[in-house]
Amino acid sequence: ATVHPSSAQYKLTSSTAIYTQAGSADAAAIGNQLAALLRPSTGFSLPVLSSATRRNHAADCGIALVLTSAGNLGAEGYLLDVTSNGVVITAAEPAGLFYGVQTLRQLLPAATDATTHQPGPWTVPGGHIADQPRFPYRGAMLDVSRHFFPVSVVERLISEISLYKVNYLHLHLADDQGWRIVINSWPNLATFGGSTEVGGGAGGFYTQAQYLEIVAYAKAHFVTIVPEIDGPGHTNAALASYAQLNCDGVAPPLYTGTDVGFSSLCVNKDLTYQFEQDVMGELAALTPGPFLHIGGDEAQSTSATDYSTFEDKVLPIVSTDGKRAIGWHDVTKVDPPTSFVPQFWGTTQTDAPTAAAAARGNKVIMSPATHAYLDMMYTPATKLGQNWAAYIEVKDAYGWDPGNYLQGVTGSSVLGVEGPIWSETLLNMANIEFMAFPRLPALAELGWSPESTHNWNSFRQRLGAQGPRWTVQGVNFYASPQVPWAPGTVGGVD
Ligand code: TNX
Repeated sequence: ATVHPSSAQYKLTSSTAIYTQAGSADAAAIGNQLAALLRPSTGFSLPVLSSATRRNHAADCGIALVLTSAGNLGAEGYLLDVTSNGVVITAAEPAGLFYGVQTLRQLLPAATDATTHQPGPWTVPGGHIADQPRFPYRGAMLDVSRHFFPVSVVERLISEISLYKVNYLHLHLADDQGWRIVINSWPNLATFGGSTEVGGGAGGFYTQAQYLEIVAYAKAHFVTIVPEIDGPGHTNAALASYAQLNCDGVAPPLYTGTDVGFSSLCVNKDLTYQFEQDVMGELAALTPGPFLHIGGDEAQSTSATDYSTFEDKVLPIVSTDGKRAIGWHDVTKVDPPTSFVPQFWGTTQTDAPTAAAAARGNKVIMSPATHAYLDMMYTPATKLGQNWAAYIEVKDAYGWDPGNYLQGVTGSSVLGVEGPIWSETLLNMANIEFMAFPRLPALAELGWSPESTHNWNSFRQRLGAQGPRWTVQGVNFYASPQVPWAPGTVGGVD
């Protein structure tokens, strides 16, 4: 939000220590994370000590992570001060310390992210930063249904996005092509419904223990998991797993293509709502975050009346489970309660039902497919992704204002932004990274920094400085010709 550089610089040395707020286990955990990251590359021991032992007048005061209720830093804000004898990060909450540490990482040389010993020097430019986010929701979405990705891929994505202060990961856990989470009361969903994917591969699913592992890994990176079970459309995997969920009692075959809009749950069967209660209930119990995502998009095989009937029954199930529902903006057609969060994915800048919901008080997540869809191709010459909404180069991903984009949905109605990574064409981590980088950092800046700071020319410089970091981290990214990549950048491949 604000940065005042100075001519000073701080240099990490073999005697540098990390001091964390006395008595705070959260601050200590964040300090330990930073130390673990810096030790292999710097070769320094970087002990993590209580702030009570820090001496401010020493030549090397180290790196301090301080929690204080003074100041208006907000739940995620922080101050970062770098002088020639130390670094101080101050925040009201652990989240702010974590984000201050992410900024510090960006100020350190890219080589700090290497996993082997590097020569240094390890300098941090001096100055003062006061920072807090514009929007509370800064998200990415991974579609694990069209292609299944193991826990290791999800965790690597979480660690990559948290460097840019992205704080939600929405997992698209069920679609026509696959059901990816064990539901104990409906076991065939995972074992049969999860047994394939687009192209006919083996698919897969997360056990509940694996899902909890993802949730815990995310929490350590200040990322909240938002699980989605889509309905009434995008449900072929469920319908194939249980014949009795179908209106005609006949299970369709598993599906490995990429069409949308052909499946629907049977809206007038009581069993459909038993199913929704069981699934949402188990997911709610596994999910500490406040949100459950109910899908609701592209229900082209459900009549308008049936669609309303369905959503009017599913929305209260989510509230009964103690969660707040997010759904694709299609759900605004049924006039959902104001607690409901529509996620706008349209290709135009007007949508009357979403604007009406915002006027009633619903908060909106902005994911316009023409700017925020990370599965769209960059240009006609890049290979991965689709192009039904747009080609989205880096400048297009950055060049819109979430608070002044959709007619009738201004800043105060916006909960935040999310970049969906649909996976029809994406097979592995390298493919996911190529689509997310560098567009997700562009979206992250729109979600975090005040509108007044947005500037393409300065952004592309700052983005270019991330190139060597991704190269060191082994992140496969699109080296867009729009960006002046810093020396040491080696672009990726699609
Ligand atoms: C539309 S946008 C979908 C997804 C596809 C995506 C591919 C939306 C809410 N649904 O089912 O995966 O396009 O770009």
